[in-house]
Amino acid sequence: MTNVTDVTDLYQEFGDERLPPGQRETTAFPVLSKGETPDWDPEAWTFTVTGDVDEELALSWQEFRDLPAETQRQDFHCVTGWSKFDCEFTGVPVTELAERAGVSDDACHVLFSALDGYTTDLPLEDCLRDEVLFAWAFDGEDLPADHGGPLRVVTPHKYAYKGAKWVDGVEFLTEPELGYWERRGYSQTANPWREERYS
Ligand SMILES: Nc1nc2c(c(=O)[nH]1)N[C@H]1C(S)=C(S)[C@@H](COP(=O)(O)O)O[C@H]1N2
Ligand SMILES: [Mo]
Repeated sequence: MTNVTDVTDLYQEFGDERLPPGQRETTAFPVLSKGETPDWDPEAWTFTVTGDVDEELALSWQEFRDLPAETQRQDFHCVTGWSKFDCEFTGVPVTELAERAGVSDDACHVLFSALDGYTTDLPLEDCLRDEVLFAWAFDGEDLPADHGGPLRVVTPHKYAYKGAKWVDGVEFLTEPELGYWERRGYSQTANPWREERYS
């Protein structure tokens, strides 16, 4: 059994309640996607780190899988009102890629891109946290395609729309850029304990 780091207590940073206000706990894992689950080709798949970095990166699926990985037990909060506790995600912390590329001092936001055209933006400091993972496994199995396989971002300190499924790139930015849901009125900061659902 791999080592599991439990980060389900991160809510203590924002208050006393593990379940954020206005959320209800579910044991199911609903699928929420703006459209169809995209196909991917392991031979052609390339993950890019671009923008305000010392060195842009392009990694093949194999190169990505060879990066140092970890497993974390995290909670998952969807802005539509459900929360799922104790999800075990395995993958590479965003900080690992940020270190390899070398983030410039003037970078302040991050934009994730995905195979279905989805994007989402996070302030840099909300992104460079140990709990933000590029995850390829859920509860010890390959991440199901509907849940973002081969690779997704998880953001247990934010509503889950900040975690791009089918992620294939991260761009470091010198100013914020609105992502798919942020352009449609959802919050830029998306803190579940402050109920930052809409902007
Ligand atoms: N690429 C992509 N990522 C996405 C979405 C999407 O439509 N496309 N939906 C977001 C939303 S609104 C939520 S709540 C979570 C849902 O993840 P799940 O389907 O695994 O529950 O993924 C987020 N990431
Ligand atoms: Mo969502």
